[in-house]
Amino acid sequence: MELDQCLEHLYKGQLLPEITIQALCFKLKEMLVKESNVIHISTPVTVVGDMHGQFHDMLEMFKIGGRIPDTNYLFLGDYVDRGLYSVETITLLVTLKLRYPNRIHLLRGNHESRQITQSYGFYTECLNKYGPDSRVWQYLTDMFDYLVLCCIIDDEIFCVHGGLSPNVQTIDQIRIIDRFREIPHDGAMADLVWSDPEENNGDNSAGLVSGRNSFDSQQDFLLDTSQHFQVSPRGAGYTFGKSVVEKFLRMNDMSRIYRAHQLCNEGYQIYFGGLVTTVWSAPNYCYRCGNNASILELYSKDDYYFNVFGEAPETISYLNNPSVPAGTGGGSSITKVVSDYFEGDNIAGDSLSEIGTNIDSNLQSRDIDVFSDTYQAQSASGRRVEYFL
Ligand SMILES: [Mn+2]
Repeated sequence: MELDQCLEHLYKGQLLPEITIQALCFKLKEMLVKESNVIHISTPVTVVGDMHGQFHDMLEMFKIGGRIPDTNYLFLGDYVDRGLYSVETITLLVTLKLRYPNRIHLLRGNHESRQITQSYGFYTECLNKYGPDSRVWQYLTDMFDYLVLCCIIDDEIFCVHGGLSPNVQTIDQIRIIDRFREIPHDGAMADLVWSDPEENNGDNSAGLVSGRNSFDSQQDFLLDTSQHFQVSPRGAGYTFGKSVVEKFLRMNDMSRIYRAHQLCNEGYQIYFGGLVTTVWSAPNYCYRCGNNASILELYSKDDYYFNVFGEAPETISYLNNPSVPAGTGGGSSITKVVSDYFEGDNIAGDSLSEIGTNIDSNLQSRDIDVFSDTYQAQSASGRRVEYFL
């Protein structure tokens, strides 16, 4: 099948034959194996955060932000899991990358992993849509090993899925990582896709205002989370503070960092006076979080716009009208699919859990319904909770 023919099917939400997916993955690996771990691109470009299988929202996003190749895109990872259309989402992105290699760039997220996709939906979705003997999941997860880790825009804007690593001081140290593998549990590659910024709680602001490094005592220094990498409550990666970011940017002659990886109620969140920004592009995450999404339109390094959007009308109509077939879902109602899908989804108990990142750690128990309104409200408002002090 020609690429344009594939795109025609994919834009309609149709699945491609297994053999076509195998060929697409092979071709993309051939293309990506030549890429450095850190790719360089230029503005104008639109930066996209987590999509998590929310295919209809991705189509809505292309309506709002412009289609490829009319608009250049940088995706920050987490294409699969959680949503019900991970296969459609990732195969469209793969095909677009092959068709327009210079118009779209795809970074690896922590969900582009064999281990994580077996727990969060993508593995099951592949088997449900292609049958128990299909190898679609293998083809796609093998291809994930080739995705690049970071991107630098206009030689000064650093983009990554998660964040910084105590094992990475310079960009060159990222370039020498052997990335063609499953995401490891720890080390630089894991940290780049798992880490999160952590805003200082303000207790030590006096010390910072009166002069960096002028701490009254060693204890004050140790208490100031901005100075350090801290163990992440996710069970992988680290949290990092403002001083860590300033040092990294200074050492590498970069001006700021764009990353994804954390749900933001408004679609984006700015940290450390703009040195780090989270872009989140999955509206009404998991069809129940009620959040906005955004894409970041970068026209030049100092001219940018957060294009905020909500849930796609198609998704809303599926959710509200159980009699409407779920596009590729074979006629079953999405409402039922959603409830079946999340039943027994023991997210809070997972060792590399995404949920619980932004909430008080004593709420992280298997008894909590992580999709309840109360939980989500706490999650969104508790972004600056201290974890280890
Ligand atoms: Mn993530």
